[in-house]
Order: sequence, then structure tokens, then C-alpha cells
Amino acid sequence: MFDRAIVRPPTENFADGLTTVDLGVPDFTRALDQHARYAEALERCGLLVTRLSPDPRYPDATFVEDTAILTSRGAVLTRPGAPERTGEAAAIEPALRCYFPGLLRIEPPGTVDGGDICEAGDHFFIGVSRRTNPEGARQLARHLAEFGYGSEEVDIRAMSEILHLKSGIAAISERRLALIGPLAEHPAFRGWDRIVVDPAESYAANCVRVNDALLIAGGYPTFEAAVRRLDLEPIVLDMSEFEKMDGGLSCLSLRF
Ligand code: CIR
Repeated sequence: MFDRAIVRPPTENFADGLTTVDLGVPDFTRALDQHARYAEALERCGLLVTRLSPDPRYPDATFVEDTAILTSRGAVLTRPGAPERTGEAAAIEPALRCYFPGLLRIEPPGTVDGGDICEAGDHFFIGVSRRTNPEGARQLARHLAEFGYGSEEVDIRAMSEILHLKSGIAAISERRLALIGPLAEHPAFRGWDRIVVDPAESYAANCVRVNDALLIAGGYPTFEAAVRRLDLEPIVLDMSEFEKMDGGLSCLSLRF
């Protein structure tokens, strides 16, 4: 169960951020509106939402998830792997210290993006990616072990279709994962119940369980129907402008 979330609305230069997809330039006004709907959805799930100021120094800073790993037993400030984004961790640190005074951190040369870290019950999957390097993954695993959590690495460096591990997987309940086909056969996920997302809807795999609800991206009817069959109540959100910048639902908040 989550009580709180931290979000940061996009800045006017949001379109200057990093992207690997070719979906066009995001419309700033629409992005602001979609972000507002997203924050309201978190409030509907019962969360107290802190809205940080937009930060024009970092066009990608709206993707706050990448800057920290927050758990009920402690928190770790990350060191985002894209050089353009490294400073985002220091920028969010004061906001996190209010809630996590004992905040641990990833030290150089380690890099970790929060989007690579998938919490599933008491277990964490740590994606090793173009952003999270093996050293960062090892540091994070040690910190999580100090908190009493198990973890394992999932190397996605050969999967060009996803930027972060959570671009392709989400824990939607204690025992069930939603994931894309290329991840479904990975040994780390053996033994889990799963929804394998239709290849035409792979963006939908980045959904977010928030208390009793599941936030899902709009425009993916097969996935939405699968969620409804599980008796999970989806909250459907338009994410078009964030998708253009490689962002998904999980990236837009830190939940704790
Ligand atoms: C980036 O490339 O870093 C941003 N444009 C997108 C980050 C998305 N974050 C996430 O999936 N956790």
C-alpha cells in the first residue's frame, strides 16, 4: 500500500529530453494536461501527492522515478545513467530527505535508473541496461539486502526494444507480472503468474499498481480487457506525449 507520491510536471523544454523513438515532437500543453490527469489519478487512489517545481535544467526531470528507489524499509538515491540526467538525483534529494533521512546512494562509477528496478513483493528485479551498469546493480543489490530484500539481475542489454526493464514488465499483484514476450521466457520470471502483452501493445506493459487500482495507458484494448478479466479496476490514462519521449506511467512518479 502506498500513502504518498512525488511528481514533477514537465518543463517547457520537455521536448529537448532524450528519446529513442520516432513518434514526433511532444506537445507541451498536452503533456501538462496528461501529467495533471496522472497526478489526479494517484490522488484518487488515496495518495498524498507532492508536486515539485518543473526543472528546466533537466528536460527529462518529469521522469522522477529514475532518481530513487523507495521502499518501506529504506531508500536509495540513484545515479542516473545518461550523463544529461545525472544531476537530477541531487535536484530531488532535498525532497526525499524529508521522508527518508537515512537515504543511501549509488556511488560512481555505478549508475542506476529507477526505471530498471521492478519491485515484486519482497523481491526486486534489477535490470542491467544501457542506463544501469553492473556496478550500480551490485551496489543496489547490497543496499536492498541491508533492508532485508532479495534481488536478482536481469540483463536487458541485448533487448533493443526496451530502454529500461520496466519498459517491458510490471508487477501487477503479489504473484502476477505483466510482461512483453521477449522477457516472458527469462528464467528470473519462471514461477510467476503472468500476462504476456500482445506484441502490438508492448507499451502497455509499463503499468502501475497503486493500492487497489492499476494505472494503464490508454489505447491498448487487448491488455485492458485482460486486466478487467482479473477483476483489477484499471484507471486508463492518455500517455501519448510521454511515450514520444520514451516515458511510461511508472516513470512519472515516486510512490511510497
Ligand atoms: C530518458 O531517456 O531518460 C527519458 N526520456 C525517459 C525516461 C523514462 N523513464 C523510465 O522509464 N523510468
